[in-house]
Amino acid sequence: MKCTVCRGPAVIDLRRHNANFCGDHFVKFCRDQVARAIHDHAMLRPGERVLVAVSGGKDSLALWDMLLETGYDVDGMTIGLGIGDYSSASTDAAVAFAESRGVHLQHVDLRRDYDYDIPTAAAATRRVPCSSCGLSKRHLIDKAALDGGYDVVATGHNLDDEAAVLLGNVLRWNTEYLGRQQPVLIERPGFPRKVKPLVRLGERETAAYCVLRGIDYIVEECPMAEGNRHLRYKDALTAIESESPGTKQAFYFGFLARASERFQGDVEAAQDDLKPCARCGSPTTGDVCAFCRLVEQASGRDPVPVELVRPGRGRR
Ligand code: Q46
Ligand code: ZN
Ligand code: ZN
Repeated sequence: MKCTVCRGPAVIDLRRHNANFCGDHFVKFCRDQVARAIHDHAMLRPGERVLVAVSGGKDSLALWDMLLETGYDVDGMTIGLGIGDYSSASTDAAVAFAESRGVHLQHVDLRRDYDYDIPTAAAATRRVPCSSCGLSKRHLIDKAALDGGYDVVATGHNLDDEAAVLLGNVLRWNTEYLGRQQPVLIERPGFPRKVKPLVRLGERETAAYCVLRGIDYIVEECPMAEGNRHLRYKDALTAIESESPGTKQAFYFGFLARASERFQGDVEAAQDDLKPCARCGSPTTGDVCAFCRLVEQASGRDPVPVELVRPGRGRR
């Protein structure tokens, strides 16, 4: 197998691009894809301060590395979710990367700063762990970006993630979510701009990028992800992709080009009537935002060990 660019020995084949790459040209390919996503969707402007949401996994660390290498002014933010060893290893990977590059990483810890963690929140709310986890992450990254004066938040969602979310939204015709499924969410009062520069790269590619760049990322999946619908959609699409390379890319980018605009009315309808949360000031439709209600429900309880929370169903 030879590199499509230099004819040297290739280390990876990309069937959807009908190309093979040596290490150097693959790293360049990844950075070019990110640069193209940033350009095509007007994600970042020169001189802006970027905050990357860092989980310690391959996607967020690859993204942070690529943005730094491209010359952007990027800090990281990581959230200690309290999901046992998984969370400590995730934080360690994020800290190690930040130290190796001499860049700033902000760390919020749910237990230390808000007196709850995700397993305890899942048990308290009797909802799937990903529900309180996603809510906490969205709220805290928005808050960190606004408080820290950042222009934009970048997240490590890749093509596999976006295609799987799209499939889930289409299967249920969640029209509001379909309208929001953009690589860029523009800023609004109380919300920073959010961008997904990895939408042109799959997770196999971000993993290979990390290996080639010597980035240590956490390989284990979150123990609470089991039973998560998103993973089932990902597997289904990966099975189709293996028979028909390019399907995920055609599905996602075809949606953006041909269908996403049709759902903007549903997004606008849902944005009506936002007012500041009585406790924290974040935009919300009620008096108190969902994050403050979660903190009220979950904080101050005895911690619930990860093993006692059944992924997908709350407490055993
Ligand atoms: S960390 Fe949190 Fe994920 Fe774990 S509990 Fe679900 S949302 S699966 S990206
Ligand atoms: Zn090459
Ligand atoms: Zn609030």
